[in-house]
Amino acid sequence: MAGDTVGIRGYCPLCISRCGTVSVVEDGRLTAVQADRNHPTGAAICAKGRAAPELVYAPERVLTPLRRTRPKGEADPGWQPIAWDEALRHIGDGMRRIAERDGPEAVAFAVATPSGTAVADSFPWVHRLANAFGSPNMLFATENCNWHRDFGAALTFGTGIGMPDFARTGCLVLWGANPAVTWPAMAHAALGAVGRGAQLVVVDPRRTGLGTRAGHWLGLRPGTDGPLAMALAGVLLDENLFDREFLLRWTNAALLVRSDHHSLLAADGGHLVWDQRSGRAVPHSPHAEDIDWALEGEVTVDTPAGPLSCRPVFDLLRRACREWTPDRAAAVTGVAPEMIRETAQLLHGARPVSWYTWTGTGQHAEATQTSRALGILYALTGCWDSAGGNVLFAKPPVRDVSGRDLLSKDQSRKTLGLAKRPLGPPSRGWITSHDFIRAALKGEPYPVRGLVAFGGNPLVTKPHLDDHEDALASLDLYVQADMVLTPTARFADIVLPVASPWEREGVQAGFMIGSEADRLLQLRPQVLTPLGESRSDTRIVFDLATTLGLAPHFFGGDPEAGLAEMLAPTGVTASRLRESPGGIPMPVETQFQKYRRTGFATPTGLIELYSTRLHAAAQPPLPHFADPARDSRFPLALTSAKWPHFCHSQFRHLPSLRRRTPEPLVEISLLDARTRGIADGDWVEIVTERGTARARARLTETIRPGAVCAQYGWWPDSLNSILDGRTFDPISGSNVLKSAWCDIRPAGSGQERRAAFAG
Ligand SMILES: Nc1nc2c(c(=O)[nH]1)N[C@H]1C(S)=C(S)[C@@H](COP(=O)(O)OP(=O)(O)OC[C@H]3O[C@@H](n4cnc5c(=O)[nH]c(N)nc54)[C@H](O)[C@@H]3O)O[C@H]1N2
Ligand SMILES: Nc1nc2c(c(=O)[nH]1)N[C@H]1C(S)=C(S)[C@@H](COP(=O)(O)OP(=O)(O)OC[C@H]3O[C@@H](n4cnc5c(=O)[nH]c(N)nc54)[C@H](O)[C@@H]3O)O[C@H]1N2
Ligand code: SF4
Ligand SMILES: [Mo]
Repeated sequence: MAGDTVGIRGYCPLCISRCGTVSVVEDGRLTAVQADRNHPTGAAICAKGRAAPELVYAPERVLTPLRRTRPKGEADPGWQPIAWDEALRHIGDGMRRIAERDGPEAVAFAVATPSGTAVADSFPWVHRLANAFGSPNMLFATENCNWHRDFGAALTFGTGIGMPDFARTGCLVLWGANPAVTWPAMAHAALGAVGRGAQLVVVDPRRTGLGTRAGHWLGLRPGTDGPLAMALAGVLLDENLFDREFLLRWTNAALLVRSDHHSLLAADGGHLVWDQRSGRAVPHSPHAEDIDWALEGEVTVDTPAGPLSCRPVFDLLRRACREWTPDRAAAVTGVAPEMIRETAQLLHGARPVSWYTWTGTGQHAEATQTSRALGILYALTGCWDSAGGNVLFAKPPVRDVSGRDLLSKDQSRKTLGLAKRPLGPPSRGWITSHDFIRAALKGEPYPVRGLVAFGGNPLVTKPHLDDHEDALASLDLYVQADMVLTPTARFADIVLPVASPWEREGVQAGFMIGSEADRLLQLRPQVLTPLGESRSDTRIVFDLATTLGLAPHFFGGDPEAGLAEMLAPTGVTASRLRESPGGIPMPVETQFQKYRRTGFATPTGLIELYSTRLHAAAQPPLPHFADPARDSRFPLALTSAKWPHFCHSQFRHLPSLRRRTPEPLVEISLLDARTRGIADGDWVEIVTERGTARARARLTETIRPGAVCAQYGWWPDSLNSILDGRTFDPISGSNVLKSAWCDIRPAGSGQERRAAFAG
């Protein structure tokens, strides 16, 4: 008899691209995942999406709850299957015991990245569990992932950077983002723009992905984005290539800065500008008529305390940019001065300009100031939230169910790292491994004794931190919910089996890459029964909440009621979504220049070229960069990047993907390889101050000489084990995952291949 074959529409949740898909199920088995060409992100899917059946049926999957039977630190934890009831009881008891003794803050939670895993399905629920339990501590990759794009940028714009309006842009700048690998649906939209004739500028030490299509490739040295952005901004300012009207009205360019303590000059609650016509300071208003406000020079303002010398923000910004002349910037970045000037002219001439940046500019010790410099550069174009610029598209209005209101202010103030980095991830309850380790091992500033993790593999994905393993091993209770056993999970007391994304539902509110895509609300159906005893993260969260007596905060412990709460503001029910497999476009319309009605969500209500929040936190209010320090022992700038076949440390066990990249690679220029006697495919050692990691050399002309780009996420040959976790951005805590120094040397012969799950 012919088998029963169905094609089920949905989307692939394995990475941020959220490609529209059709899952093919034959006789109850997932046999293929294909692109759904009728979906706004369904133009194509990648090898990872196609490997979904391997992910689902992988022999490495954990299919029952497991309890360790051997001491932590031993290679084999002696995993023993246990029943769910027993696992939940054990976890609930352990969490309660810790909370009673040391407070709920002593249980940290963790979550994998939602941009590179399907944990996005349950992201708000995991946060709700932590909040309802009373813990302000969520371990997360954000400081190295999305912080600068979404929250660091808010120092300048009051929001994240929005999305390029690909359909209308005249010039797209991809700065440290490689969507061809990391976000194929965005790459498709970007190619559409190029096909229409839009200019493309790519700023990346590697000419890869869309870089090969870029009219302007700025192949800078890793970690020098700040000086490059300042130099570009300097040319725009010096050559009068900026939107003056926009700057005067919608940024704080004209606001006066006091020369005594460098705050903005204010009177009666308003900020003052210098009116050249009347020769006095007047309150700023974006809607003022007949503006003749000073942008340059020193003025003396009469204040109740006497005369006070001030300068407009613009004047100070210009000075800061002039420190980075194209020539000085060229010496540091390696981008020729003519290229800097030409690119600046293009940014003005090819407006509307849009841009996107992601981890290429965030994984550095100066990440926040870099994000500020990029934001300022973009503000000068005047294209913010305008057609063809960077736009905040209208999305389906789902409710935020993360339950931030469930956590008391007193608990929230205890977030680890908040005192040191009040403007960084701790301000949202997200903690770094660095602070977690201190609390776990030293009890500073207070003890953390438990960790409840929904995915994540920090021993491989965070940079090296002494004592990281000891910290995990020291916990009274460490629970890891995952699909597979990772090096990090080796330290768990209990492992919980997570259903794969094809065995559970998910909801995506907006597909991001344009106004049409972003209004789509879609429920991804469950296409398979969970394998073994695995459960979705959402179900695990609800089960745990019930065990802990928190069901009243979890809709009586019923995930379906939770989903209804989340969807309520959209007016669309879950059952209607289930009956609409391709999703439902919501009747929301993207408006441009929303700031004209609302202003910006910054302290001044304006785009802050001069950051009042950084100033209040005793950080430079205008971007400042020093010349990078060099160490002759480590002449090569070491960066890292994503790879098409893997997400971070995942998928090494899927044969179709592993076959394509069996071992870690490091990209090196022909020139640097030749001087070191290295041939393509040789095993080499990457040497940093911290140690040595091995990889196979890939010789390429696509990387600038002097820089090398290594893969991470492998073990035991983990790149991150030789990256320094103690060096980080003072404001956000970002690590130097893309700006380390190294040398490369041939490795001894006879290196045998090592298996990823050798653990
Ligand atoms: N050198 C270097 N290091 C980097 C980066 C870099 O560019 N260079 N990039 C950084 C970035 S951007 C990020 S976001 C981090 C990522 O860091 P992590 O969040 O640690 O990412 P993964 O290695 O993908 O770990 C994901 C784990 O979660 C599990 N998982 C996957 N899906 C689910 C799910 O739905 N539920 C549950 N419970 N578990 C799931 C996987 O099996 C895997 O074990 O790595 C960072 N590390
Ligand atoms: N295939 C795949 N897709 C993914 C993921 C994955 O692991 N694999 N992870 C997802 C996640 S969590 C994230 S955060 C996104 C990240 O998406 P991206 O930010 O696009 O990821 P990367 O490849 O790490 O970095 C982008 C580019 O930055 C360049 N770069 C390196 N150093 C520098 C530098 O100093 N300056 C500049 N300007 N550029 C530099 C790299 O060469 C690379 O081409 O991808 C998501 N999508
Ligand atoms: S790019 Fe690949 S892994 Fe990412 S959503 Fe699309 S199909 Fe899935
Ligand atoms: Mo990320």
